[in-house]
Amino acid sequence: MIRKVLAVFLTLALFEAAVGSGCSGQAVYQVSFTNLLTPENFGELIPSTGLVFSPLAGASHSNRFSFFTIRGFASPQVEQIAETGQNGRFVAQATNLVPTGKVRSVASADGPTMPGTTTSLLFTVDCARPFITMLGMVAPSPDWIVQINNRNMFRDGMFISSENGTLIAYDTGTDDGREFTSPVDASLDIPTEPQKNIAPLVEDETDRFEGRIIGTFDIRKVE
Ligand SMILES: *[C@@H]1O[C@H](CO)[C@@H](O)[C@H](O)[C@H]1NC(C)=O
Ligand SMILES: [Ca+2]
Repeated sequence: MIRKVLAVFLTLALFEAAVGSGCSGQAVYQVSFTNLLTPENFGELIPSTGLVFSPLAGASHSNRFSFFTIRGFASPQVEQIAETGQNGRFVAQATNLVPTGKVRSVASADGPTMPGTTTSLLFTVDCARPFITMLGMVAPSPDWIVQINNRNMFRDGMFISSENGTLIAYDTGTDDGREFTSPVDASLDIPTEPQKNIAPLVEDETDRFEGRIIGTFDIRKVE
């Protein structure tokens, strides 16, 4: 009974949010990240095999939930991605938020985005949940990620048709390492104590990418 009342209440709340913004319907977006971390692009700056993006994961969500923000602390879910490349905790968190109405859809890639290649995920958005967040680890690395976060697909009264841009590396603020070593051995971890904010890696004077673009993103409305 309580569940039912809650469901009706949630539905009404979503309806009101939709009506209030002059928004209706839904849209499906294909979100692609291209990995530019090839030896051709980065030469001696990176290992000779290039670097990968760990299996990308993301979700569409409401403005009442943020998986992370730049200058905020990483959650355990984001920390897991940033340090291990595994997105299980993030996907579980996002999936668990679907029944609350805060998350509309969740997607994750089957494998890593190899140097010079592109991975695309699909997200359904609607008026109450028009935001998209997607991220992956730069691997191997201590705790560096590529990401788009809290990106609104509903602007100026409509679902946008497409958008693109560049990706730089962000330091997730949970590990002090500075090398491209794989943390298979936990003794190599250098936990950042106290935890720092998520910030552009270029703000660290030891930025291995020298502030350069390490990827691009492309968002396209496909339905
Ligand atoms: C964005 O799209 C335009 C038009 O297709 C293209 O010329 C530009 O290179 C793209 N930018 C990025 C960062 O991919
Ligand atoms: Ca760090």
